[in-house]
Formats: sequence, C-alpha cells, structure tokens
Amino acid sequence: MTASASAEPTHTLVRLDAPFTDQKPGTSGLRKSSRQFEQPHYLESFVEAVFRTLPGVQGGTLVLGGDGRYGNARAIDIILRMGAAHGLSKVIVTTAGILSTPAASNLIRKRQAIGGIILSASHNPGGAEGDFGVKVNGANGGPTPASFTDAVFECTKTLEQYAIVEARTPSLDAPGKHSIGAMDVEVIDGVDDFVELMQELFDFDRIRDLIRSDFPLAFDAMHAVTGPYARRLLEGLLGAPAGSVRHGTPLENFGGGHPDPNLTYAHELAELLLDGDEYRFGAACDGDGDRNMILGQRCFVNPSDSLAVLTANATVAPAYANGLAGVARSMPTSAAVDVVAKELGIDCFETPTGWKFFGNLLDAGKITLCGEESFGTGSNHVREKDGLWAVLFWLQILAERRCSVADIMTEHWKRFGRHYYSRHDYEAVASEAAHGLYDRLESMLPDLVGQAFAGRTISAADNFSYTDPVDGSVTTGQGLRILLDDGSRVVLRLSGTGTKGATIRIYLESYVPSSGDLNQDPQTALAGMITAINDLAELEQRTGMDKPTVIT
Ligand code: VG1
Ligand code: CO
Repeated sequence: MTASASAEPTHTLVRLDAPFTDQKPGTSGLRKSSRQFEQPHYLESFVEAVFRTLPGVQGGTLVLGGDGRYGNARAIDIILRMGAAHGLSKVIVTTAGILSTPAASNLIRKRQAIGGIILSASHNPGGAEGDFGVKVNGANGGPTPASFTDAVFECTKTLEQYAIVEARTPSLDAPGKHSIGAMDVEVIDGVDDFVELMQELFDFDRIRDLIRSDFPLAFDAMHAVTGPYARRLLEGLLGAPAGSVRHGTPLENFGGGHPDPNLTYAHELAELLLDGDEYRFGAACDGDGDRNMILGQRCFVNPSDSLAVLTANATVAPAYANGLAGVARSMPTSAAVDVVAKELGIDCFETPTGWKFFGNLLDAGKITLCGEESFGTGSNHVREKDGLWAVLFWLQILAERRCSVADIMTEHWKRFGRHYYSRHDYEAVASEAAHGLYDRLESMLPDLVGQAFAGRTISAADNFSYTDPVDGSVTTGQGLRILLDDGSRVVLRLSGTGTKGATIRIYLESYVPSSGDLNQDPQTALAGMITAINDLAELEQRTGMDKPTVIT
C-alpha cells in the first residue's frame, strides 16, 4: 500500500498560443534565465518535447532531481504531473529535490531508468535573477547526444499543446512511496547510492588514515548541490573535522555566489590555499557537482594536468588497479594526458567540448578516464563528469604517495614535461561583436598556414570536426584551431552554456619538455601567444574589453 495515493487525476491538454522558438539546448542542456523559464508554459513546452522524443516513456522509469537552485521545486512538480500524463510507470525523485548530476547518472544506470531530468544550469548563477536549466540524460546515464537534442528542438518549434495532470504531488521532505494516478513516485535520499558507489571505487580506510594524520583540508560546496554529499563523505565516512566542508548548505541562489569552481569564482577557497598554510588540500565543486577544482598548499592544479595526473596514478585506486582501457579529452584540453597515455601504451581520443561525446567511447569500453579543461574529470563509473569522484581520487593518490600536491605536480612535469596552459574567457560580449570576431577569424584560417605567430610558424589552422569512432556520426564547427610548428596551439570557440550575450573562450597551450624550464607562471610562459591572438583576432578592438573576465 502506498503512503499517499490519489484517485485517478484529471488529464488536461493545454494549448499553446504559439510555439516557443528558442528552446535549442546548448553544450549541456537548455539554459535560460529563471525569468524566461517562468514564462507560462515555457518549461512545459520543453518537457513535452522531451517526453515525445525520449524512447521508452510509456511504462518507463525516470530519475528526477536538481541542484537546488531557484525553480527546482516548481519544475519537479510540473515534471511529475507531466510524467503521469505521459504514462511513465515510475519517477524516482530525491528528498528536497537534491540530486547532483553524477549521482543522477549513477541512479539512471543502477535503476535501469529510461533516462533522467536534472534541473540545473550547472556553473551559471542561480536565483530569481539568475539562470535555470534542464539537462536530459539517456538510458546509459549520460547526456543525450546531439541527434536527440536536435529532435527535441525541432519538436518545440511546432508544438501546439502539452499533456499534464491536475494532482497534488507528494512531499519531498522524506523518503517514501507515493503515486500520482497509475504512476509511482519513489522519493529516495539522493546521496545514499552515490556514497555507496564511491566506497566501491576507492579505499576509504587509506584515505581516512591520511585525513587523520596531519592533513587539514577545505572543501567548498559553494552553497550548491555537493554540500550534503561532501559532508557525508568527507566529514562523515572519512573523518575530516566538522567545518572542513564550507558553504555546505544548498541555497536557491547559491548565497549570491557564482558556483563555478575556478580561481575567480571560488576565490575564497583559492586564497585559503594559495596565500596561506592552514590547509594541505582544497577542492571545490560547481552548481550540479560535476566539476572540480583541486588545490594544494600554495599550488593550483590545472584541470588538464589533473586528468594527466589521475591517468598516470590511476592504479592506486582499487577501481583502476588493473589499468586503463584508454583515455579521452576534449579538443581544447591540453595534451598533457596524451603524453601519459603514450607512455602507458593506451589509446587517447580527442573529442569536441561537452561530456556527451565521451558516452560512446565509455559504453564501447574504449576508455576508462576522460576529462575537460573546464574542471571536469570522470570515468566509466558513471556517464558524467564527477566532481567529488575527482576529489576522492586525488585524496587516494595523496594517501598512497604521502607527499604534497605541489610535489606531485613537480614530479609529474619532471617525468612528462609540462603543458603550460591557460583559458581566457571574455564573458557577456555583445552577441554581434562576438560572432563577427569568430566569423572573421574563421575566414582567415586558410591563409594563416606558414605565417609567423608568437615567434613560431603556423603549421595548420582549421575549425575542428569530429567523427565518432563508435557510431560514425560527424560533428563540425567545434572550435577554431591555430596549431604552431613547435606543438603549441591556440583555440578559440564560443561558449554554448552562457545566457547573456556571447562568451568567447581562448585556450592557450605550449609544451616544455622535462629538460626545459618547468617553473614559470603560465601567463608569462604564454605571454607571446596571448598578445599574438589578441592582435590577430582584434579582441580588444571588437569586444571593447582590454582583458578577459576570467583567466584560468
Ligand atoms: C562549458 C565547458 C564544457 C562543459 C560545459 C558543461 O561549455 O567549456 O567543457 O562540458 O560547460 O559543463 P561551453 O560551451 O560554455 O564552453 V557543466 O558543468 O554545465 O555540466
Ligand atoms: Co556542472
């Protein structure tokens, strides 16, 4: 017997005055301002298109939750009622609606769901004046591919009506079993299964020993989704002192912060680690818990390097003790991991930006680890990048090696050489100016080969396109690449996750072999290339900005 069962609810078909024409998902889900999502029928239109496109809705199980931002509860209520109208047999939803993206991926896989809907605009700020978003994952637990999001977009453009039931949705205050008409609603704790999975992957006893030795750490949940997960894992199971998890309560507006774990937006943590000596390890995650920033005492770990370090040290974790099948990185991510893969004798794949491109490689067993320069790393344990997984993996390595984060980096570079790397973001640029800049640079590419650039010669220049080695699908227009004769490169692309104007991202990379100078400031090491791309792309002139808004 269910705890609360309603009589057969009233089914309603709601007609739209006109379809919405702007519901094209970007790099990771549909992201718009909260205000836009609050327009009548806006969320419903997108969800209707999802339910019409996702295979298996009739009689299927769906996983549902979000990062707790403003709009989370309202969206859960609507999606539950629309799910009942579309014949789902069950929705698994989490207490308080709190569910990180990697935890959702795990639940989809574990419970053999047809997919999941994650309510998050990830690292974008939240609140009534912030952003809201909807990520849709498929049955493998990963972000749905472009073929799916394209079909959803097409559907919204001509949508005339949506189906919903009138019913009271169950309280999410506590776990329990409920129903809406014929559809079961199972409310579970969104942290439990994830914690269990982490315990299977890592040796918690060893990490606990490390933390109990003199190893103060600080984790910043940025008032976003990872607070409850981090408290359970770090302060609960691993014995870190209370207070090690900072900003651990999820808030609708993330406490007014910008839940993007980088040196700019997580500056409080960055200052603790980089300017002080109180902590030996620091980490932060983003809004929906899939990104991570790793810091040591007076040491920042570049995310591209982090992927390389995890790859080089993977066998210390029980889950990867038998070695890795292969690795992958997104195109703008530095080639630091390529060098490690070469030495390990494993394949290394280069995909476009966005986690959806790793799914096929993971499903086909071609890779075990993958990552992006944007603070994202993950493995075949789920089909999403996973912030706390990366934190635990680093702790596992530190527990094994018993040295500082800075020592790990120094030894890594001494062995493999160093890829000096930086990303410069110009955020909220007027859309026309950003597209004008991009189009102009793209049109210049064919004539660039052979020209001088920052004291080197341009050896190739193109717009990256990717042929999926598993299903043969081709994705074009994934970023302008300028490759230099010494292996250095500059990449320029437009963000697919911003909601205000356009964001230009410039990725800079230059390799120094292990015999070279390994201890430069990346901005200094890359200074010539920074000036050269600024001149070539007329950045200051066209954006009106004399410096980037975020430097990583
Ligand atoms: C950004 C990052 C990309 C990441 C995406 C989603 O996309 O660059 O690497 O996969 O965000 O991350 P873009 O198009 O703005 O560069 V998240 O944490 O939303 O799931
Ligand atoms: Co995210």
